[in-house]
Amino acid sequence: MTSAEPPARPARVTGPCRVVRADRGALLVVPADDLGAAPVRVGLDRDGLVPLDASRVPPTVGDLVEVEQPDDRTPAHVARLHPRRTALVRDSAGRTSLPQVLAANVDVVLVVEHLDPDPDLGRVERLLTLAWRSGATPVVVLTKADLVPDPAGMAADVAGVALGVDVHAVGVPTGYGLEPLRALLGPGVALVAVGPSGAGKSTLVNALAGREVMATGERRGDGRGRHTTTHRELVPLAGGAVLVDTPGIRGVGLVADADALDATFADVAALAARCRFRDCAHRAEPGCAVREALESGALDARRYDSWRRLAKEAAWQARRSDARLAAEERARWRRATREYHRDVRTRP
Ligand SMILES: Nc1nc2c(ncn2[C@@H]2O[C@H](COP(=O)(O)OP(=O)(O)O)[C@@H](O)[C@H]2O)c(=O)[nH]1
Ligand SMILES: [Mg+2]
Ligand SMILES: [Zn+2]
Repeated sequence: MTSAEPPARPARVTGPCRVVRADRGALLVVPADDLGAAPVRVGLDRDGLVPLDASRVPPTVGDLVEVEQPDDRTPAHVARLHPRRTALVRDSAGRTSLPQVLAANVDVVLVVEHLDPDPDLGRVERLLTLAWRSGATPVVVLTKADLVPDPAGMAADVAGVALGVDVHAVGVPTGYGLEPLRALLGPGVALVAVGPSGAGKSTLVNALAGREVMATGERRGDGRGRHTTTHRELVPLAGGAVLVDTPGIRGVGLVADADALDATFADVAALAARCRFRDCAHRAEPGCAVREALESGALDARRYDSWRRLAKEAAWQARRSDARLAAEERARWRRATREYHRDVRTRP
Protein backbone atom coordinates (compact mmCIF):
# COMPACT_ATOMS: atom_id res chain seq x y z
CA MET A 1 0.00 0.00 0.00
CA THR A 2 1.35 3.45 -0.90
CA SER A 3 0.95 6.50 1.32
CA ALA A 4 -1.22 8.12 -1.37
CA GLU A 5 -4.03 5.63 -0.77
CA PRO A 6 -6.75 6.70 1.63
CA PRO A 7 -6.94 4.73 4.90
CA ALA A 8 -9.28 1.74 4.64
CA ARG A 9 -12.65 2.70 5.99
CA PRO A 10 -15.09 0.03 7.12
CA ALA A 11 -17.74 -0.65 4.50
CA ARG A 12 -20.93 1.35 4.95
CA VAL A 13 -24.33 -0.26 4.87
CA THR A 14 -27.76 1.30 5.15
CA GLY A 15 -31.25 0.13 4.34
CA PRO A 16 -32.59 -3.42 4.71
CA CYS A 17 -29.92 -5.82 5.98
CA ARG A 18 -29.85 -9.48 7.01
CA VAL A 19 -28.47 -10.35 10.43
CA VAL A 20 -25.55 -12.75 10.00
CA ARG A 21 -24.76 -12.96 13.68
CA ALA A 22 -26.35 -11.47 16.82
CA ASP A 23 -24.10 -10.70 19.76
CA ARG A 24 -24.75 -8.72 22.89
CA GLY A 25 -24.68 -5.06 21.92
CA ALA A 26 -23.94 -5.43 18.21
CA LEU A 27 -24.99 -7.24 15.06
CA LEU A 28 -23.07 -8.44 12.03
CA VAL A 29 -25.16 -7.72 8.95
CA VAL A 30 -24.98 -7.95 5.17
CA PRO A 31 -27.09 -5.98 2.67
CA ALA A 32 -30.34 -7.88 2.06
CA ASP A 33 -29.69 -7.86 -1.70
CA ASP A 34 -26.07 -9.06 -1.41
CA LEU A 35 -25.96 -11.95 1.05
CA GLY A 36 -22.46 -12.96 -0.04
CA ALA A 37 -20.98 -9.56 0.95
CA ALA A 38 -18.50 -9.19 3.81
CA PRO A 39 -20.47 -8.73 7.07
CA VAL A 40 -20.42 -5.29 8.69
CA ARG A 41 -20.80 -4.52 12.41
CA VAL A 42 -23.69 -2.27 13.41
CA GLY A 43 -24.64 -1.01 16.84
CA LEU A 44 -27.77 -1.57 18.88
CA ASP A 45 -29.57 0.57 21.45
CA ARG A 46 -28.34 0.24 25.06
CA ASP A 47 -30.97 -2.39 25.90
CA GLY A 48 -29.90 -4.55 22.95
CA LEU A 49 -33.49 -4.59 21.64
CA VAL A 50 -34.87 -3.51 18.28
CA PRO A 51 -38.27 -1.85 17.63
CA LEU A 52 -40.83 -4.12 15.99
CA ASP A 53 -44.28 -2.57 15.58
CA ALA A 54 -45.19 -1.31 19.07
CA SER A 55 -42.73 -3.50 21.01
CA ARG A 56 -38.98 -4.06 21.33
CA VAL A 57 -37.51 -7.51 20.74
CA PRO A 58 -34.06 -9.14 20.80
CA PRO A 59 -32.78 -9.47 17.20
CA THR A 60 -31.66 -12.87 15.97
CA VAL A 61 -29.75 -14.41 13.09
CA GLY A 62 -31.72 -14.25 9.82
CA ASP A 63 -33.64 -11.16 10.89
CA LEU A 64 -34.20 -8.40 8.37
CA VAL A 65 -33.33 -5.07 9.97
CA GLU A 66 -33.38 -1.49 8.75
CA VAL A 67 -29.93 0.08 9.21
CA GLU A 68 -29.47 3.84 9.38
CA GLN A 69 -26.41 6.05 9.32
CA PRO A 70 -27.12 9.79 9.10
CA ASP A 71 -23.49 10.71 8.28
CA ASP A 72 -19.99 9.25 8.19
CA ARG A 73 -19.15 10.35 11.73
CA THR A 74 -22.13 8.57 13.27
CA PRO A 75 -21.85 4.77 13.64
CA ALA A 76 -24.37 2.69 11.69
CA HIS A 77 -27.35 1.86 13.86
CA VAL A 78 -30.27 -0.58 13.74
CA ALA A 79 -33.48 1.44 13.49
CA ARG A 80 -36.12 -1.28 13.35
CA LEU A 81 -36.94 -4.89 12.64
CA HIS A 82 -39.02 -6.09 9.69
CA PRO A 83 -41.80 -8.51 10.67
CA ARG A 84 -40.56 -12.12 10.69
CA ARG A 85 -41.82 -14.38 7.90
CA THR A 86 -40.89 -17.49 9.89
CA ALA A 87 -39.34 -17.98 13.32
CA LEU A 88 -37.73 -21.08 14.77
CA VAL A 89 -38.46 -20.78 18.49
CA ARG A 90 -37.40 -22.90 21.41
CA ASP A 91 -38.61 -22.62 24.94
CA SER A 92 -35.90 -21.57 27.35
CA ALA A 93 -35.27 -23.34 30.61
CA GLY A 94 -35.69 -20.51 33.11
CA ARG A 95 -38.97 -19.93 34.93
CA THR A 96 -39.12 -16.30 33.89
CA SER A 97 -37.03 -16.25 30.72
CA LEU A 98 -38.74 -15.83 27.38
CA PRO A 99 -38.71 -18.34 24.54
CA GLN A 100 -35.70 -17.82 22.28
CA VAL A 101 -35.87 -17.27 18.52
CA LEU A 102 -33.07 -19.45 17.13
CA ALA A 103 -33.41 -18.19 13.55
CA ALA A 104 -35.77 -15.90 11.65
CA ASN A 105 -36.97 -15.82 8.05
CA VAL A 106 -35.68 -19.25 7.09
CA ASP A 107 -37.44 -21.25 4.37
CA VAL A 108 -36.19 -24.72 5.31
CA VAL A 109 -35.36 -26.31 8.67
CA LEU A 110 -32.86 -29.16 8.28
CA VAL A 111 -33.41 -31.59 11.14
CA VAL A 112 -29.99 -33.25 11.28
CA GLU A 113 -29.61 -36.63 12.98
CA HIS A 114 -26.84 -39.24 12.74
CA LEU A 115 -27.26 -42.81 11.45
CA ASP A 116 -24.28 -43.93 13.54
CA PRO A 117 -24.93 -44.22 16.47
CA ASP A 118 -28.56 -45.15 15.70
CA PRO A 119 -30.90 -42.20 15.14
CA ASP A 120 -32.98 -41.05 18.10
CA LEU A 121 -36.53 -41.03 16.74
CA GLY A 122 -37.93 -39.08 19.70
CA ARG A 123 -35.44 -36.31 19.08
CA VAL A 124 -36.39 -36.20 15.40
CA GLU A 125 -40.06 -35.89 16.39
CA ARG A 126 -39.27 -33.09 18.85
CA LEU A 127 -37.25 -31.10 16.32
CA LEU A 128 -39.87 -31.69 13.61
CA THR A 129 -42.51 -30.19 15.90
CA LEU A 130 -40.29 -27.17 16.45
CA ALA A 131 -39.75 -26.96 12.68
CA TRP A 132 -43.47 -27.21 11.81
CA ARG A 133 -44.23 -24.44 14.26
CA SER A 134 -41.66 -22.13 12.63
CA GLY A 135 -43.65 -21.81 9.43
CA ALA A 136 -40.68 -23.09 7.39
CA THR A 137 -40.54 -26.46 5.59
CA PRO A 138 -38.88 -29.26 7.59
CA VAL A 139 -36.45 -31.65 5.90
CA VAL A 140 -34.73 -34.53 7.72
CA VAL A 141 -31.04 -35.13 6.99
CA LEU A 142 -29.51 -38.38 8.26
CA THR A 143 -25.73 -38.07 8.39
CA LYS A 144 -22.86 -40.58 8.44
CA ALA A 145 -24.52 -42.81 5.85
CA ASP A 146 -21.02 -43.94 4.88
CA LEU A 147 -20.68 -45.66 8.28
CA VAL A 148 -23.71 -47.97 8.07
CA PRO A 149 -24.46 -50.92 5.76
CA ASP A 150 -28.05 -49.97 4.85
CA PRO A 151 -28.59 -46.20 4.92
CA ALA A 152 -31.63 -46.38 2.61
CA GLY A 153 -33.38 -48.88 4.88
CA MET A 154 -32.66 -46.74 7.94
CA ALA A 155 -33.90 -43.65 6.12
CA ALA A 156 -37.14 -45.50 5.33
CA ASP A 157 -37.59 -46.26 9.06
CA VAL A 158 -37.10 -42.60 9.96
CA ALA A 159 -39.48 -41.56 7.15
CA GLY A 160 -42.10 -43.61 9.02
CA VAL A 161 -42.00 -41.07 11.89
CA ALA A 162 -41.44 -38.01 9.67
CA LEU A 163 -44.82 -37.94 7.92
CA GLY A 164 -45.03 -35.60 4.96
CA VAL A 165 -41.35 -34.70 5.28
CA ASP A 166 -38.50 -35.47 2.84
CA VAL A 167 -35.81 -37.64 4.42
CA HIS A 168 -32.28 -37.70 2.98
CA ALA A 169 -29.37 -39.89 4.03
CA VAL A 170 -25.94 -38.37 3.40
CA GLY A 171 -22.34 -39.43 3.84
CA VAL A 172 -20.06 -36.47 3.42
CA PRO A 173 -16.71 -38.32 2.99
CA THR A 174 -18.11 -40.37 0.09
CA GLY A 175 -20.48 -37.70 -1.25
CA TYR A 176 -23.38 -40.13 -0.78
CA GLY A 177 -26.80 -38.47 -1.09
CA LEU A 178 -25.56 -34.88 -1.35
CA GLU A 179 -27.09 -34.16 -4.78
CA PRO A 180 -30.76 -34.12 -3.63
CA LEU A 181 -29.79 -31.70 -0.85
CA ARG A 182 -27.98 -29.40 -3.27
CA ALA A 183 -31.23 -29.22 -5.23
CA LEU A 184 -32.75 -27.34 -2.26
CA LEU A 185 -30.23 -24.52 -2.53
CA GLY A 186 -31.83 -22.04 -4.90
CA PRO A 187 -30.75 -18.38 -4.91
CA GLY A 188 -32.06 -16.55 -1.85
CA VAL A 189 -33.22 -19.71 -0.08
CA ALA A 190 -32.46 -19.58 3.66
CA LEU A 191 -32.00 -22.75 5.69
CA VAL A 192 -31.18 -23.54 9.29
CA ALA A 193 -29.58 -26.76 10.55
CA VAL A 194 -30.62 -28.06 13.97
CA GLY A 195 -29.69 -31.28 15.73
CA PRO A 196 -27.48 -32.67 18.47
CA SER A 197 -23.83 -31.78 18.82
CA GLY A 198 -21.71 -34.16 16.78
CA ALA A 199 -24.48 -35.00 14.31
CA GLY A 200 -22.44 -33.47 11.51
CA LYS A 201 -24.21 -30.16 10.95
CA SER A 202 -21.06 -28.13 10.37
CA THR A 203 -19.53 -30.86 8.21
CA LEU A 204 -22.69 -30.77 6.09
CA VAL A 205 -22.59 -26.97 5.90
CA ASN A 206 -19.01 -27.10 4.65
CA ALA A 207 -19.93 -29.73 2.05
CA LEU A 208 -22.85 -27.58 0.83
CA ALA A 209 -20.73 -24.43 0.86
CA GLY A 210 -17.96 -26.15 -1.05
CA ARG A 211 -15.36 -24.79 1.39
CA GLU A 212 -14.51 -24.71 5.09
CA VAL A 213 -16.86 -22.10 6.50
CA MET A 214 -17.46 -23.76 9.86
CA ALA A 215 -15.10 -25.51 12.27
CA THR A 216 -16.02 -29.15 12.82
CA GLY A 217 -15.36 -31.62 15.61
CA GLU A 218 -12.47 -34.01 15.36
CA ARG A 219 -13.42 -37.56 14.78
CA ARG A 220 -13.36 -39.66 17.93
CA GLY A 221 -13.59 -43.42 18.23
CA ASP A 222 -17.22 -43.29 19.36
CA GLY A 223 -18.32 -41.37 16.27
CA ARG A 224 -19.23 -38.27 18.26
CA GLY A 225 -17.82 -34.84 17.68
CA ARG A 226 -16.74 -32.22 20.19
CA HIS A 227 -18.56 -28.96 20.58
CA THR A 228 -16.97 -26.78 17.98
CA THR A 229 -19.79 -24.52 16.82
CA THR A 230 -20.25 -21.96 19.59
CA HIS A 231 -22.64 -19.46 18.06
CA ARG A 232 -25.38 -19.23 15.47
CA GLU A 233 -24.24 -17.76 12.19
CA LEU A 234 -25.66 -17.27 8.71
CA VAL A 235 -23.20 -18.52 6.07
CA PRO A 236 -23.40 -18.27 2.28
CA LEU A 237 -23.67 -21.60 0.45
CA ALA A 238 -23.12 -22.52 -3.17
CA GLY A 239 -25.96 -21.50 -5.48
CA GLY A 240 -26.88 -18.28 -3.66
CA ALA A 241 -28.55 -19.92 -0.66
CA VAL A 242 -27.69 -19.11 2.96
CA LEU A 243 -27.69 -21.40 5.98
CA VAL A 244 -27.69 -20.88 9.73
CA ASP A 245 -25.45 -23.37 11.51
CA THR A 246 -26.32 -23.84 15.19
CA PRO A 247 -24.39 -25.28 18.11
CA GLY A 248 -25.86 -28.54 19.42
CA ILE A 249 -28.55 -27.21 21.69
CA ARG A 250 -29.15 -29.22 24.80
CA GLY A 251 -32.75 -29.58 25.90
CA VAL A 252 -34.64 -27.89 23.09
CA GLY A 253 -37.92 -27.04 24.84
CA LEU A 254 -41.16 -27.04 22.90
CA VAL A 255 -43.27 -23.96 22.65
CA ALA A 256 -46.93 -24.94 22.87
CA ASP A 257 -48.59 -25.29 19.49
CA ALA A 258 -51.33 -27.85 18.90
CA ASP A 259 -51.09 -27.47 15.11
CA ALA A 260 -47.37 -28.20 15.08
CA LEU A 261 -47.87 -31.31 17.23
CA ASP A 262 -50.69 -32.45 14.96
CA ALA A 263 -48.45 -31.95 11.93
CA THR A 264 -45.67 -34.09 13.42
CA PHE A 265 -48.09 -36.69 14.76
CA ALA A 266 -50.67 -36.60 11.95
CA ASP A 267 -51.28 -40.34 12.40
CA VAL A 268 -52.09 -40.03 16.12
CA ALA A 269 -54.13 -36.86 15.53
CA ALA A 270 -56.24 -38.68 12.92
CA LEU A 271 -56.90 -41.49 15.43
CA ALA A 272 -57.73 -39.03 18.24
CA ALA A 273 -60.27 -37.36 15.98
CA ARG A 274 -62.14 -40.69 15.85
CA CYS A 275 -62.43 -41.12 19.65
CA ARG A 276 -66.03 -41.20 20.90
CA PHE A 277 -65.52 -38.27 23.27
CA ARG A 278 -64.12 -35.02 21.96
CA ASP A 279 -62.16 -34.45 25.20
CA CYS A 280 -60.92 -38.06 25.32
CA ALA A 281 -57.72 -38.35 27.41
CA HIS A 282 -56.97 -41.72 25.73
CA ARG A 283 -56.77 -43.50 29.09
CA ALA A 284 -59.75 -45.70 29.92
CA GLU A 285 -62.56 -43.97 28.03
CA PRO A 286 -64.89 -46.20 26.01
CA GLY A 287 -64.58 -45.82 22.25
CA CYS A 288 -61.00 -44.50 22.38
CA ALA A 289 -59.55 -44.97 18.90
CA VAL A 290 -56.01 -44.24 20.10
CA ARG A 291 -56.05 -47.04 22.71
CA GLU A 292 -57.66 -49.42 20.22
CA ALA A 293 -54.87 -48.72 17.72
CA LEU A 294 -52.28 -49.26 20.43
CA GLU A 295 -53.83 -52.58 21.43
CA SER A 296 -54.14 -53.82 17.85
CA GLY A 297 -50.55 -52.77 17.15
CA ALA A 298 -51.61 -50.29 14.45
CA LEU A 299 -50.01 -47.56 16.56
CA ASP A 300 -46.48 -48.10 17.81
CA ALA A 301 -46.07 -47.75 21.60
CA ARG A 302 -42.87 -45.71 21.24
CA ARG A 303 -44.59 -43.25 18.91
CA TYR A 304 -47.56 -42.97 21.28
CA ASP A 305 -45.31 -42.32 24.30
CA SER A 306 -43.34 -39.73 22.37
CA TRP A 307 -46.57 -37.94 21.39
CA ARG A 308 -47.85 -37.99 24.99
CA ARG A 309 -44.56 -36.64 26.33
CA LEU A 310 -44.39 -33.77 23.84
CA ALA A 311 -48.08 -32.91 24.30
CA LYS A 312 -47.58 -32.79 28.08
CA GLU A 313 -44.52 -30.61 27.73
CA ALA A 314 -46.34 -28.21 25.38
CA ALA A 315 -49.25 -27.96 27.83
CA TRP A 316 -46.83 -27.24 30.69
CA GLN A 317 -45.09 -24.56 28.63
CA ALA A 318 -48.45 -22.94 27.84
CA ARG A 319 -49.35 -22.76 31.55
CA ARG A 320 -45.95 -21.30 32.38
CA SER A 321 -46.23 -18.70 29.65
CA ASP A 322 -49.74 -17.76 30.88
CA ALA A 323 -48.32 -17.34 34.40
CA ARG A 324 -45.56 -15.10 33.06
CA LEU A 325 -48.05 -12.96 31.14
CA ALA A 326 -50.18 -12.62 34.28
CA ALA A 327 -47.11 -11.55 36.30
CA GLU A 328 -46.21 -8.97 33.65
CA GLU A 329 -49.76 -7.67 33.71
CA ARG A 330 -49.64 -7.31 37.54
CA ALA A 331 -46.31 -5.45 37.31
CA ARG A 332 -47.71 -3.10 34.67
CA TRP A 333 -50.73 -2.44 36.89
CA ARG A 334 -48.54 -1.72 39.93
CA ARG A 335 -46.44 0.72 37.89
CA ALA A 336 -49.51 2.48 36.52
CA THR A 337 -50.99 2.79 40.03
CA ARG A 338 -47.73 4.17 41.40
CA GLU A 339 -47.52 6.73 38.57
CA TYR A 340 -51.14 7.70 39.14
CA HIS A 341 -50.53 8.37 42.85
CA ARG A 342 -47.41 10.34 42.06
CA ASP A 343 -49.29 12.45 39.51
CA VAL A 344 -52.07 13.09 42.02
CA ARG A 345 -49.55 14.20 44.66
CA THR A 346 -47.63 16.52 42.35
CA ARG A 347 -50.72 18.03 40.76
CA PRO A 348 -50.83 21.81 41.49
N1 LIG B 1 -18.02 -40.66 8.52
C1 LIG B 1 -18.66 -39.50 8.62
N2 LIG B 1 -18.33 -38.64 9.61
C2 LIG B 1 -18.99 -37.47 9.68
C3 LIG B 1 -20.02 -37.12 8.76
N3 LIG B 1 -20.49 -35.91 9.11
C4 LIG B 1 -19.79 -35.51 10.19
N4 LIG B 1 -18.88 -36.45 10.55
C5 LIG B 1 -17.93 -36.37 11.67
O1 LIG B 1 -18.68 -36.18 12.88
C6 LIG B 1 -17.99 -35.28 13.75
C7 LIG B 1 -18.89 -34.14 14.14
O2 LIG B 1 -19.14 -33.33 13.04
P1 LIG B 1 -19.58 -31.80 13.16
O3 LIG B 1 -19.88 -31.36 11.78
O4 LIG B 1 -18.63 -31.00 13.93
O5 LIG B 1 -20.94 -31.95 14.00
P2 LIG B 1 -21.88 -30.78 14.56
O6 LIG B 1 -21.61 -30.70 16.03
O7 LIG B 1 -23.27 -31.27 14.30
O8 LIG B 1 -21.57 -29.53 13.83
C8 LIG B 1 -16.75 -34.85 12.99
O9 LIG B 1 -15.68 -35.61 13.46
C9 LIG B 1 -17.07 -35.14 11.56
O10 LIG B 1 -15.92 -35.43 10.81
C10 LIG B 1 -20.34 -38.08 7.73
O11 LIG B 1 -21.24 -37.88 6.89
N5 LIG B 1 -19.63 -39.24 7.72
MG1 LIG C 1 -21.05 -27.67 14.55
ZN1 LIG D 1 -59.06 -41.42 22.92
